[in-house]
Amino acid sequence: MKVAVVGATGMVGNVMLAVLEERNFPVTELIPVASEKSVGKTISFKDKTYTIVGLETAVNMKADIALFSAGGSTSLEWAPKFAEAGTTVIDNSSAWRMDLDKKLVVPEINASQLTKEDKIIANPNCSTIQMVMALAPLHKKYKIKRVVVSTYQSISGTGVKAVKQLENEMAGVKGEMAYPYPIHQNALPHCDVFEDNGYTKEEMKLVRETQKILDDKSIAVTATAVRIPTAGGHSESVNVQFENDFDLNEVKSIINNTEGVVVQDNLDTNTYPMPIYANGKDEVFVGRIRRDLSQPNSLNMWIVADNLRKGAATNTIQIAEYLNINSLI
Ligand code: 11C
Repeated sequence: MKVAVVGATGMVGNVMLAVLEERNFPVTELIPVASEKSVGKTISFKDKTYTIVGLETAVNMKADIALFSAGGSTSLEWAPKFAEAGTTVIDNSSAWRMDLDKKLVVPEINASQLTKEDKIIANPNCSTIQMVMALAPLHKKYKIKRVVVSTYQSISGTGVKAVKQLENEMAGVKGEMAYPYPIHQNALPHCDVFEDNGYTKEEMKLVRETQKILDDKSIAVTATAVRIPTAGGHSESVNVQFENDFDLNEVKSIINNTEGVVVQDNLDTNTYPMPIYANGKDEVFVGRIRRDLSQPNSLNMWIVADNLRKGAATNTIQIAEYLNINSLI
């Protein structure tokens, strides 16, 4: 399969290349695509060297599939051009996620909606993916009424400029700032831009994308998204209120039996998910699963995942695998 990776030199693009290789995705020809300043440079993939091309050239190369991670405006402009040329696009930006005609896919939950007609498929936001991975099976069993989530998000979600900012601050060197404030030894209640309603765009993604993926607009979600100086891996404190009551052991067993999710929850051994263990892994880790003692039918849990893997690259490639296995491209 001819595979284009748009944004091949970026943080997510790099992980996409690694995951394609690790999972042995059947790439017969790789088309690495990046901005003009990288065109002509080479990258190696599966012991072969490939030259980076620009977007126009890539469209004309008519890939079977294009994995996009180059920002919303690039996706808005270029994904339709790739689709027009017959290439199926899986887009990692926020550009198409809430478009009524586009599917927003976490393969373990809703890949079965995909058809040959889907030429632009949206990959959800990282903080949404890890949360819905744990929520989906519980929603099926107990029906979720309301979710209150607070995130603790890695600087890698912002990109290379933020990683550099933290490195500079730790080394005591002045440099370009990705954030309006220092991030070293700090926590910023500010991920992505502010919307008119007082929430950030990142917080509203958790609301809107969750309802779309779980196909239930009645689920009330409220979020606070916070940036913290962790290198890789987003964490989330999630409070869920269900319509129906639950048995805590059954909840743990449902989560643990969910494909792609691992329960790490043993208070005797101080076992709970942490970014330092989730970083570099494809699973979503859930722990501190406990009844909310303040109100009926409610649960607290702590969810951690590698935001560049299951939150971005791995989920994208799982969608590509689904399309391939089911002959949808
Ligand atoms: C962050 N979740 O950690 C973001 C990064 O909508 O795809 C990905 C932004 C997006 O800041």
